Amino acid sequence: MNPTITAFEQSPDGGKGLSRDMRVRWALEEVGQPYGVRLVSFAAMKQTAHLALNPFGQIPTYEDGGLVLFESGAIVFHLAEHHAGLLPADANARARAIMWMFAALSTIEPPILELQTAKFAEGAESWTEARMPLVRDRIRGRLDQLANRLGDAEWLDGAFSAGDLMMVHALFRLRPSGLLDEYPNIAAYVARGQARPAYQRAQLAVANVALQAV
Ligand code: GTB
Repeated sequence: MNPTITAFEQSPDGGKGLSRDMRVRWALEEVGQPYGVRLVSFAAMKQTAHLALNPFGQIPTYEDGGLVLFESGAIVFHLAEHHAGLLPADANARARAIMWMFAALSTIEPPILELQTAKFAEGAESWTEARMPLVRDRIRGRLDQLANRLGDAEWLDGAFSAGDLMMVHALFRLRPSGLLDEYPNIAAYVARGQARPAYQRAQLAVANVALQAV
């Protein structure tokens, strides 16, 4: 049996691949593991059957035999550990690739999520306009550091890894903000990730779900 993941029945982004099932799909495509997708509505995500898979009532989840996982980072890490292609064989290089996965999730992504919250959840508040420059500057602070480390390299540490996969997907959400354009090497890095055939296959699958939902 192939593993099954969950994804939005109707993604609010209309199939752009911004939701976190995209990371899992991309990882599955990178390692060549076929998978099934169960689409869930917002209502179903909060019901008992889905809460048994993810107590926080979110997608993505991952089921494979007796194993149930939630958290996109944990799922991608599991896939990377059990298939070749997303983590280097050398122990030190492997540890550094895992470090970059954590950096994507806990250092780079949080200020990006803050921007999403400021725009979409708090956009109507009287103080949003005054706060926005602070939120954007916090992202710039991290992008400055990331751009310095990345330099002209193709990937963060040698060959493409699960660390790049998580980083590219976290950064991708910044595109509409214009912030990526301020960092040509990061913008090129994100574009390189998105040009990978595995990313393209995952993106096509997400776009097809959106097409079927209309
Ligand atoms: N830390 C968890 C992980 O990495 O798996 C976070 C999972 C998560 O945030 N899931 C979101 C969810 O299920 C979907 S991805 N939300 C429903 C809920 O909480 O009730 C976040 C997301 C949603 C929509 C867009 N979009 O439309 O652009 C982008 C990202």
